[in-house]
Amino acid sequence: MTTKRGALLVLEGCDRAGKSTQVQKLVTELNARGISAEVRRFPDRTTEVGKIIDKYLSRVVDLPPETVHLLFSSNRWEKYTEMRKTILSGTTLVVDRYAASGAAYTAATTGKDLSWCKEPDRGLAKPDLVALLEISEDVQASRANWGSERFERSELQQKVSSSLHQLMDESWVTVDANDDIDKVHAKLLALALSAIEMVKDKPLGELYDSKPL
Ligand code: DGP
Repeated sequence: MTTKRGALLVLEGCDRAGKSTQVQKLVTELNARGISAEVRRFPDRTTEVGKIIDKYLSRVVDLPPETVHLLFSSNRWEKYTEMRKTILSGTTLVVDRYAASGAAYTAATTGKDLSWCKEPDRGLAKPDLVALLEISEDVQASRANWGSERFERSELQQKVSSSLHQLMDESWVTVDANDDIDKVHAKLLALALSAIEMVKDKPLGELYDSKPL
């Protein structure tokens, strides 16, 4: 019997939408159900590129926005081979931010068009499901440590949200993340279980076209 592949599941959304909590809860629940699943997150601040990104986000260094854009993308490429191998070997990855954040944050901070912003991520593994966690401005501002990092400003976050909406395709769903943690988790779990089942015999796609790898 051939190995069924895992799914590439991505949680996107503005800052403080609860993505990290939900990613962790989802993987714990999938594992409890006997499904092999692991967390990944971007930016991955542990890699060499990630360390520069971390300094940029915490305002230790300043860099031109184009450079920052390529650093974030290259951070995802650093993980490409390992992620693809893991998925094809049967493990589902639940990812806290991915290419859509890359395009949306740069579009929002620079005004560059989305096609320019998407280009460096072309060829990365395509998510089977992107769940867009949406929160109100009030809920966002009330969450712990709001405003401590570079992009945490309400007017910028609104632009990010609008760019994320423009990136939606048939693999995306929106989830109301103003609800309590357990309700959001239940919705995400249902979506994840159905995506895992649906894609297990399908090839892993490629961003930003649908050519199978
Ligand atoms: P997080 O660790 O998820 O809180 O993300 C840190 C910040 O970096 C957050 O404000 C969103 C932003 N961000 C995440 N991914 C990207 C990206 O690929 N490009 C840009 N420009 N910003 C990103």
